[in-house]
Amino acid sequence: MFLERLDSAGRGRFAFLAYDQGLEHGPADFRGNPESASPRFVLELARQFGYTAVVFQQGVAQASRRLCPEVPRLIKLNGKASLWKGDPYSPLLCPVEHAVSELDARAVGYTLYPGSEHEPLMFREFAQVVRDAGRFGVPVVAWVYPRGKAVANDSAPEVVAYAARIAYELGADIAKVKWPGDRESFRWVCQAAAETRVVLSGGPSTELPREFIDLLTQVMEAGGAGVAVGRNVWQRPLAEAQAISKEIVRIALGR
Ligand code: FBP
Repeated sequence: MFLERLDSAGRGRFAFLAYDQGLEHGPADFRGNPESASPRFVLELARQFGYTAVVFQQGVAQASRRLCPEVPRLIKLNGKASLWKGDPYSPLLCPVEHAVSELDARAVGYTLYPGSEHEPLMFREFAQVVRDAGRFGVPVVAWVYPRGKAVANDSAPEVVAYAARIAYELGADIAKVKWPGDRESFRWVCQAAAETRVVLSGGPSTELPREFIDLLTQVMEAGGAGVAVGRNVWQRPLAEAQAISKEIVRIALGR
């Protein structure tokens, strides 16, 4: 519901620039390209190339709203650091109401870790997020990453398809999932998600930008709705980040 807030033309295609890794992974992700530690780097790319929205935790969203208010924001409502190594739980940190009324969110996002021993808690929180988002009129993007002791292979096609289906069953508008290994498997993942649109989760930077672009091309051929990508963009120096952004937006949004 409410996808027109992200996609006024109703084409069902999205290119999100993910920038929550400072919390999820830590500042090591910025070391290769120190400029990327400031949100100015991604805000400028988003403004220049027309990404659908940039993904921020609430603190960075506040700063970004001051720095570049015109760039659309997708607020990540839950989050965690990477220091804890047990089965993951990512608590709700920012209510939908705050994301919409104080941070001017175009959409909200929440990471689910199906298979974690904390799955019931996250499912309950997410179900409430979906209901709140309905009241406030914003679309919901679910990061769905099966993970924990019970999950042997989080990129097996049946596991990724299950992830996409969970997003649909729980009411997400868009599911963000890992690459299941090949185009036909991604097609199955999209079918499993029924009306929930499926976008690719970027992953670690590929050595050559072309490798990532080829992957995104396969995603779109398989019925994917686009991408939510971070490191593959902003871990590259500015000129390369601009070049890959141009391609990503062209392929994902069909521009
Ligand atoms: P990348 O494109 O950099 O992989 O970002 C996508 C993303 O989902 C981020 O939003 C999030 O911070 C990170 O990946 C989580 O990655 P991990 O698989 O390590 O939990």
